[in-house]
Amino acid sequence: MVESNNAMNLSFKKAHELIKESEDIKIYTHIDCDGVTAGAVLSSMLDRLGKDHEIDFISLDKIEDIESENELTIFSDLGSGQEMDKFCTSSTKTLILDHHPPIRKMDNSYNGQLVELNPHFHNIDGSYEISGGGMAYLLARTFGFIDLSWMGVLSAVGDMQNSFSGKLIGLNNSILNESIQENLISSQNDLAIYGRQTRPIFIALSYFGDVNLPITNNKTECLLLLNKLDIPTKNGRKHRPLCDLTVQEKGRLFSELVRMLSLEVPAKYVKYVPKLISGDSYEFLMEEKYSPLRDASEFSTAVNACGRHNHHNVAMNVLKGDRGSGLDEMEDLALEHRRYLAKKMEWIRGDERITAMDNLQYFEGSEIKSEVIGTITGMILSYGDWKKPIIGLTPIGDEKEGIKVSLRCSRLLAYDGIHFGNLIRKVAKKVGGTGGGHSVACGAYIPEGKTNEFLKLFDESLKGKI
Ligand SMILES: [Mn+2]
Repeated sequence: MVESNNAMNLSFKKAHELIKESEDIKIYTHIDCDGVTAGAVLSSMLDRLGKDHEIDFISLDKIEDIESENELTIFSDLGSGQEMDKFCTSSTKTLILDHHPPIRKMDNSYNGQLVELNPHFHNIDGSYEISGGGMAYLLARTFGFIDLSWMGVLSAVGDMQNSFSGKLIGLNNSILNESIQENLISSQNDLAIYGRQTRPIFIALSYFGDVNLPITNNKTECLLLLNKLDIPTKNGRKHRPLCDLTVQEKGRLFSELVRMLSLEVPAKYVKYVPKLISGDSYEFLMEEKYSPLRDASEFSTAVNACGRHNHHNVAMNVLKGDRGSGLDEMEDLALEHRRYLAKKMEWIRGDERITAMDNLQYFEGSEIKSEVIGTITGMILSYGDWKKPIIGLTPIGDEKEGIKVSLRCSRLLAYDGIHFGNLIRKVAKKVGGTGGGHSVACGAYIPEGKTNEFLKLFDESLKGKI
């Protein structure tokens, strides 16, 4: 059972009543996998309750352009970090379901026109214990819609809430257990290699990028390695993905990766090596085997691919159950997304755009859409120096001024105690920007013309830590 504390239950009760008494509802939710999934949970809930509603997918900087025109406005996976004064008038009501650090205190003023639900009010960590989709699910759950629990798990994975420990903890784990009880999900400890259901194992292995190994970006080396370990890459004529490997085969691969990594990394990191290559995986039992929707990680990538190119509705239709044309469209978008990424990777690598500083490396990605700069930064890490974080920079675009900054690093750096999300927040603030995020994946918005100052300050802040 999902156990949350009493004060939080009380807040969900308030939100429950607010939904019940409203007939004209507008949802604004965030554009990433967590936000889109949260939107799908809320929309499914309102459908079932017979409530008229509209949904818009927005980035954080768009909130200031919104006018509230509906009886109830819901902000999902965003809102807690933003000013809400103009939404809280006597004629409109506002509900915030967020998990990011709040700038207001619980039960603040606004004469009850604002109900804000946030785990941080209850000493629950919104980075690792509950996602935006999880918050949406906890509300849907008050109406008895327990079958939506799988989306709470998907959004947590999409939000990388399991990235540090390799598993879901806190409320995320409670939602997972509920979903397992409903026979919607199975979870197992597995090799942490992306592409469990859809990628041939030798290709999946070649993307291993936290530490540069001979197999990184080298499919031939991967084939040789699998051959040496007596792991067939084909079953008849069909390539085997990771999910087809036997427990014994996975065991041999795990041991070999531990051996290779332990030789490669500095001594202080050796103890983290097993954590780097194993973690819990989540399988959606109602999805077909070998489908991109079967594995939570792969599903979240597909949702992200739609979101990053402004096709949130496609992802939401699939999340709400469309397995026909919606799924086809989603797969087309995923393919387009992969092509876009490959082209931009080529552009960075071909022109040797990665510049090294003492403690970090960066690239100017002016040709890259700001929505995908994070994804590209993560991918390009395996072509740079894994011992330093990598920073990608690109104009925010959309007629807005400013630079979007994305940072990615090997999880080993985070295991060793560096929280880049907190660091980037501090450094961004010093140059007049804003930032934050996870220890291994975070970002910032900084004013134009401040790039060099930002990089210099960031580099200095890492002195002696890397
Ligand atoms: Mn989120």
